[in-house]
Amino acid sequence: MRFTLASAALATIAAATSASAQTNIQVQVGSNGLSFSPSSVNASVGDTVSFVFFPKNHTVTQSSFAAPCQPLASGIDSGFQPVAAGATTAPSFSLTVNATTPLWFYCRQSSHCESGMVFAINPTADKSFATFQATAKASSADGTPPSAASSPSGSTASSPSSTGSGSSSTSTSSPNSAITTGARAGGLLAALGLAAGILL
Ligand SMILES: *[C@@H]1O[C@H](CO)[C@@H](O)[C@H](O)[C@H]1NC(C)=O
Ligand SMILES: *[C@@H]1O[C@H](CO)[C@@H](O)[C@H](O)[C@H]1NC(C)=O
Ligand SMILES: *[C@@H]1O[C@H](CO)[C@@H](O)[C@H](O)[C@H]1NC(C)=O
Ligand SMILES: [Cu+2]
Repeated sequence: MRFTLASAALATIAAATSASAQTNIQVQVGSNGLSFSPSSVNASVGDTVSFVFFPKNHTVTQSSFAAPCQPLASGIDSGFQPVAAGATTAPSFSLTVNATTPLWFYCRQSSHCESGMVFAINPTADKSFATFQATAKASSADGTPPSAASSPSGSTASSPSSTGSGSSSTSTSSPNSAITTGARAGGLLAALGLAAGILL
């Protein structure tokens, strides 16, 4: 009896913890060549994904699975985030995940997407990060996906407004007041410290 009650209490605590946990997932943009690190993440509804920009001049831009290197209409876009080599501060951009459906992103700096600079949230076995990145690398310089590998995107593209929201460190007003965690420019060391803290 005592054991049963204790187990029930622990189960309740575990359920409450998992239901309320809101993780901030850190992603580095361009810290390791033309790539996102990590290149894909699993996120739960309510989680935030924070992108920290490293030198060069990258973006985080939402696309579709079928056309990795083309912007999704009304999708999330950080805009260009130029960072000089040797800079001591880094801009950041964050978005809130509010659906478990896959979300697809790329960097729209010239030729970066075609080099494979893409990122995914909640890819699936069917729509894998590997396939998404392969499609990106096979895209034309203007971002057109290879016709053989593409399928009509209209039926599969989800409405960005229903899958996430973003905020930028560079915008002065947020297009969506529902955002709870905004991005702001911060010290690179502070941002990395936060990442380390979360890992701990
Ligand atoms: C995400 O979840 C899938 C399926 O559960 C798993 O195979 C994959 O390794 C996970 N990816 C990461 C980055 O945790
Ligand atoms: C960043 O890249 C964009 C697009 O190529 C360009 O228009 C912009 O001038 C660049 N910014 C800097 C500071 O280099
Ligand atoms: C997702 O986020 C957007 C913007 O914050 C919001 O309008 C929408 O209602 C959210 N959707 C869900 C399912 O929570
Ligand atoms: Cu880039």
